[in-house]
Amino acid sequence: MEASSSFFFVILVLLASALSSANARVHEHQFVVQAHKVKRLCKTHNTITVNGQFPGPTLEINNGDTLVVKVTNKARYNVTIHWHGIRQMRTGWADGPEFVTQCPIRPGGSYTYRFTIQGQEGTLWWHAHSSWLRATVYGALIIRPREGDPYPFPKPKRETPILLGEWWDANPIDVVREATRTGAAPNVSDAYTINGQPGDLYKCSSQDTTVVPIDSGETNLLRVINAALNQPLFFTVANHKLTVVGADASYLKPFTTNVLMLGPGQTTDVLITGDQPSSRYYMAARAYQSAQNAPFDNTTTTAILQYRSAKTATSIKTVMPPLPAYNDTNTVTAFSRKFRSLGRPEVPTEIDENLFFTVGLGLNKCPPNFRKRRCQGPNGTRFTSSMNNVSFVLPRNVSILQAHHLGVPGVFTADFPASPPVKFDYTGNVSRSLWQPVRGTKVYKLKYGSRVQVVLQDTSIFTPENHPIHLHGYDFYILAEGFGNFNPKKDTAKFNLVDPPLRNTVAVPVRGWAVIRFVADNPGAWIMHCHLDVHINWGLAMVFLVENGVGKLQSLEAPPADLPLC
Ligand SMILES: *[C@@H]1O[C@H](CO)[C@@H](O)[C@H](O)[C@H]1NC(C)=O
Ligand SMILES: *[C@@H]1O[C@H](CO)[C@@H](O)[C@H](O)[C@H]1NC(C)=O
Ligand SMILES: *[C@@H]1O[C@H](CO)[C@@H](O)[C@H](O)[C@H]1NC(C)=O
Ligand SMILES: *[C@@H]1O[C@H](CO)[C@@H](O)[C@H](O)[C@H]1NC(C)=O
Ligand SMILES: *[C@@H]1O[C@H](CO)[C@@H](O)[C@H](O)[C@H]1NC(C)=O
Ligand SMILES: *[C@@H]1O[C@H](CO)[C@@H](O)[C@H](O)[C@H]1NC(C)=O
Ligand SMILES: *[C@@H]1O[C@H](CO)[C@@H](O)[C@H](O)[C@H]1NC(C)=O
Ligand SMILES: *[C@@H]1O[C@H](CO)[C@@H](O)[C@H](O)[C@H]1NC(C)=O
Ligand SMILES: [Cu+2]
Repeated sequence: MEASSSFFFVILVLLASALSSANARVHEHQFVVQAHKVKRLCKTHNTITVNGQFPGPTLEINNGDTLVVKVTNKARYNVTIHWHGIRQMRTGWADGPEFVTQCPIRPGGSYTYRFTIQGQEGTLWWHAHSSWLRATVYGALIIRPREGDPYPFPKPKRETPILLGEWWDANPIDVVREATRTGAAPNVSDAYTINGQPGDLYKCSSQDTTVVPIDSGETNLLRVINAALNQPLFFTVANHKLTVVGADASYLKPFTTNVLMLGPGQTTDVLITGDQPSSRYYMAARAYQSAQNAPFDNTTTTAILQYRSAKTATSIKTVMPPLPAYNDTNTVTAFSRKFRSLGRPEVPTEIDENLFFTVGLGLNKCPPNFRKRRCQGPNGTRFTSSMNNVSFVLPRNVSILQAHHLGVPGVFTADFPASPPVKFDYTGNVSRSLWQPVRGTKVYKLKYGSRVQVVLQDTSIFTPENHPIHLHGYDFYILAEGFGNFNPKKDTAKFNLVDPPLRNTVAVPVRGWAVIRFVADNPGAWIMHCHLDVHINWGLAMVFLVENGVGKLQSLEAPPADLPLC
């Protein structure tokens, strides 16, 4: 570009941002993390909540707005809050994962998260990113178009967040601590929930079942969020078609379906129309369980879609929908293949970084200094998991972002492998000699602006499983998914470079693979991890360290003065 035209371009950009910031607002919120009595499944629990609400408060903003949330920790645990799916352009200090972008907010402490929404519209959510607190510390984050801008679909009459959750009839922190101590898999949950309520099929729950109103002829936008800790879920509504219009705060070409599958971390926006006889219909969710021979919570949560004119008719029987079998991978595949971006996405056609990461489980031999009761995994082992054979360990005395920013040595190493150190038949019968990964705090460095492709390859070590892989600080295009081992010769031809979906979490098919692309235009330390919390605990994570580019607008901001230190 010539000097004069680039000058003109800069003026245009400044003008555009001045115009768009004219009606952008700053929303200030107070989040108090505290124990609160919550009664579920006949028992009262001292549950960690935000502002005494479960689920926590819904944040509603417009694209371009700024959020300022002061989090005060009045609980007895360390806590941090993550704004799931928010890009956090240059504001990595506000991302939230403990020991990655900040040290935890300790009991009695506080921290103010500040960030601006840039070009994202749809449904996201917020949740704790410390131990298993997100079991109860979560809420919806709704981003509407800029004021005056329309949705790319007819404006719905109503909008309803549908938060799918997972409930333990115990303190979830005790559950994860027990698993860490024993090396076995943690206890499975006792219920799933819709907007915090298990629903009619559980003991002591029918009084409080969530009711979603609808009028005959009207359209309701359901903003479905899978906030469950460890379980991908099917979701359906009796007798009603669902028209999918967005996922992870990106619009999609609309398509209709009877059933959704969401991995933990994923969101899906669907339109539903009151076109059935005035009555009551169940919405229901239950497990999609791809791991074989592993125990899981096989219960079903329900809410009621209630036509307003049917409200007083107590005699009506609520209609129950069919749900796919727990292992119905064909339904999952058919659903995910329908996803196409709306509009013209800017998919990188060339790549600078060609990465191949295996994702999967493992078993560690019992360390010699451990007693038997600490090795209660299969045949006296301890469960583990890894990416490219590295089981991720969080630092303890400083966050990765602080260590990077201040140049503190010895906190991490920048040698996360670009491809598996050993090539093997990833989805075949894997030799036992390959099952034990190495522990490490390893990051992969990316130059500012580099175009990155990652093949995420499931392994069948211990068991293959559908892993919801979530990247912080970015949305990525999902170019292709498939089963077996990724084959670059054959599978590259299947890449969708025209209208691939843009997401922040990809459900990597069980015994299969997914290919994602993004441009590294957001400097910082960004964790990529499985969103099944049980797998994060075992180490299924890594960190991309994205370097600053040139000048202020391509560089990480300075850390806030109140950033918690360790
Ligand atoms: C896990 O389940 C076992 C068996 O039901 C039970 O004895 C144990 O107390 C549970 N652990 C926690 C932390 O709830
Ligand atoms: C799950 O529960 C359903 C009934 O709700 C039952 O038909 C099915 O056999 C159960 N499956 C497993 C694997 O426990
Ligand atoms: C699903 O599980 C049932 C038993 O619970 C089994 O009969 C069936 O073959 C399984 N289907 C698949 C696709 O694995
Ligand atoms: C545990 O040991 C039994 C008996 O040797 C074997 O059949 C089984 O495959 C082992 N399981 C695992 C996960 O290693
Ligand atoms: C943090 O621990 C590492 C070793 O684990 C050490 O090298 C480093 O100096 C420590 N950093 C601080 C700030 O104490
Ligand atoms: C997997 O390989 C092991 C030897 O490495 C063998 O003992 C076992 O029978 C094989 N299992 C299957 C299902 O092929
Ligand atoms: C992972 O590394 C350990 C230690 O070097 C090795 O024993 C194991 O075979 C490796 N596994 C894979 C899948 O690379
Ligand atoms: C809480 O965070 C501090 C660092 O800020 C850390 O030293 C401590 O171990 C953490 N506590 C727990 C229970 O993780
Ligand atoms: Cu996983």
